[in-house]
Amino acid sequence: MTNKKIIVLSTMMLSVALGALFISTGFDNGLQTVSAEPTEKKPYLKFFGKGALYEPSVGIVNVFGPDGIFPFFDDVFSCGNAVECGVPSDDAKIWGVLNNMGDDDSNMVYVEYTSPITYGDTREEVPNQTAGHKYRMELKDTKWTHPSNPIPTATPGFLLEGSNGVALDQVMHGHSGIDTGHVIDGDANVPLFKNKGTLYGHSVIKDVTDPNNEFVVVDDIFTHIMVGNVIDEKAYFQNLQEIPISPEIAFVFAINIPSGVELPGGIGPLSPEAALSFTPPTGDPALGEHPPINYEDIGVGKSITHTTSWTVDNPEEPVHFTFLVFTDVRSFYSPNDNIRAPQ
Ligand SMILES: [Cu+2]
Repeated sequence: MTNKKIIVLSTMMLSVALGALFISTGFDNGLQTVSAEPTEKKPYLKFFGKGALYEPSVGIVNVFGPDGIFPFFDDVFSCGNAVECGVPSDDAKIWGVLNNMGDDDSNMVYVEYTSPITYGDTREEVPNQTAGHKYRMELKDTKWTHPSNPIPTATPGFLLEGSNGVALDQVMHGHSGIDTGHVIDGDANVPLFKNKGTLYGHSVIKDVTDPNNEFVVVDDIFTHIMVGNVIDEKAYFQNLQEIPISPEIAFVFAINIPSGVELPGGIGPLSPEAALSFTPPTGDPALGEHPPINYEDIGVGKSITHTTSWTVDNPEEPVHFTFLVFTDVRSFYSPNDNIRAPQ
């Protein structure tokens, strides 16, 4: 056993001991004291990851793929429709802290990666992604829409009012119909995922290849991040157990599909409706359905549709698609929001 493991284990034992302390001292209002962990005593979720796959598409949300909006997927990616099609970005890093009911300032996420591909907006002279260049993404806000969105879709039902775009302990995807869940022949295109934390908001992406000459390549870009595990979907719907069947993972999406602009593959200009038709794809059952539950049986008169189209159309900014999958991730709850980049 390594030293690190011993430290993790003893930290776990310490938190178990602290948990027991809260239970034993909380006799006058025990339930509240116990349920205060971790949301009140430890309101922050911190996460860190190193090494990612730079992905060509999101399942059938096919952006770089054969019928997608970029033409060059087969130059770099071996395929265009699955997580295995990604190209390793070994120096990629993610570090962040989320606060469920916090304002924009208490949520911070940083992502660094090296791009394996070159592309740019037809309106700009310099590509906003250049193969071999290093980029840093910084979260700016946790709002669902941006003032530049021609079609500001409704905030989805699974995001609590007042939480901005952040949710901790959130199950999504798979057959749940939350966020996106396109089911073909009984198989969901994205597996059921238990988020320790998820967020929607906007970021700025800078070219940081030369530390003395960092510059913004895309701003106010729609951002979606998920940190957690793929869980066993059958077990979840059989007995509501959340059984991880993957290591801890972080997914990072930064997407801008501007309407009214000719896109690099000669596609477009897209209407604002068409620009939103990839995320989730038009016809995705998630856009009209809800988790597979008989709501009447549990006394809920009217279920809500949980998912709305992601607001990925900012015509002011260049076309952009970054999807990174981090598979070496650690996360934990904390009483403070201090974070440092992983070394
Ligand atoms: Cu998601």
